Amino acid sequence: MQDQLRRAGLDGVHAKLLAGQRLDFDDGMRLYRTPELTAVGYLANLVRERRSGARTYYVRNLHVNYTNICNKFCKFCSFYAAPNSTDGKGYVLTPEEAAARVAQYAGEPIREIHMVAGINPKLPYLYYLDLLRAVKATRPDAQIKAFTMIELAQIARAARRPLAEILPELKAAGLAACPGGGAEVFSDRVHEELFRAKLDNQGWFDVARAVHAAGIPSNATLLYGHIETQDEKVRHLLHIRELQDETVGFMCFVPLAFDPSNTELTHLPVTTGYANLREIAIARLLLDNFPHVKAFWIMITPAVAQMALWYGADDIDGTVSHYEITHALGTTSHRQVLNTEQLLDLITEVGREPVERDALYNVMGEPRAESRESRVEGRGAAAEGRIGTWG
Ligand code: V47
Repeated sequence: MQDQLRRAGLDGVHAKLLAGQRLDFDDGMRLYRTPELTAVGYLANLVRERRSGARTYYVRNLHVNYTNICNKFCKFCSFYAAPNSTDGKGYVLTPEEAAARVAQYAGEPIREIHMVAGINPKLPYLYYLDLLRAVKATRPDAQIKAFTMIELAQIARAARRPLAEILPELKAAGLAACPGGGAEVFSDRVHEELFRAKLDNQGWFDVARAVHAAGIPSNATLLYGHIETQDEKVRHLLHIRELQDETVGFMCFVPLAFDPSNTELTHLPVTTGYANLREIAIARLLLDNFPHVKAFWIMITPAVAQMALWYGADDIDGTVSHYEITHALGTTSHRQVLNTEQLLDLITEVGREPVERDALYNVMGEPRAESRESRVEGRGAAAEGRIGTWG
């Protein structure tokens, strides 16, 4: 490995990691520039195992998107309907309808309800409180991870009150944590080109700071694979690391692979497995103060997410019932879903240990000691064709 690390120009990064030193901007650029991905992965895996050993966190979760109406018009988004459009595609779930969606999973041990949506200027503050209360009342045993920093800025605007004042109310209504979305890429250039109408980068940080100060943990994301540059990604990661030094409020970093289908950027190619593994590995290496890095299988495929467990990821998200933000295969009629057994097979096939968590990374029960082999006699879930789609 030493030879390969030297050839990849990463022997200095290796030495820093062994000495427990923090990586800097130039190290980040070296990690992006080398074609020797296995060397990058080797280093990321050192950090992953130092933090989490073989443990791989997963969650039984459910996504609810309460409205697709959005006034931000982000060029990378295929989910939104414009506020005044007459094509009939826009929707808003009433709190009761959202609760009814959740009630469909009554028999399942869902631990996390992930609830995000577009920025719909018509929704009043009370709507958000009612939404949280209705969903929480339906599943008091599950935690609600809801509202990106962008949505929270809108909720404060709807309330006409400072965020610091309304966060305790949202928390009391059932908000346990916030997802990491809306961060995109912290670059003024990319903001201007792709998501000009959205809260600016500094705004995202201000909201995240307020959320953490209110005792609500969150995730952070990076949307990659569109027009961003390598140095913009390194700066993005270093900015987030800086905020984490200050607040210690982030639980997990989630690199999100851009899916161009049905967006204004359909001319761009989909990200490759090679690129997806690199993003996960570099995030693990630069974000030395983040407890977890997630391989969000729904965007990078279960096959690549499985490999990512050796490239820095220690979290594979979850069963993700009903993901609508992007549409797998570019159509609303196909949505990927994994059941818990399939998720466990992915993890154990590569020698990792599945650990069920809730939205706050509390471990649920005992880690499963049972090996995958004892359950499926040595054949992978993908090879058996058991990872499918529903629609
Ligand atoms: O903010 C939008 C991204 C995000 C596309 O915190 C797209 O655990 C790819 O943040 N291709 C919302 N991505 C989803 C999100 C998320 C997902 C899973 C887990 C967690 C977590 C957070 O999705 C948006 C945006 O960055 N997005 N359009 C697209 N075409």
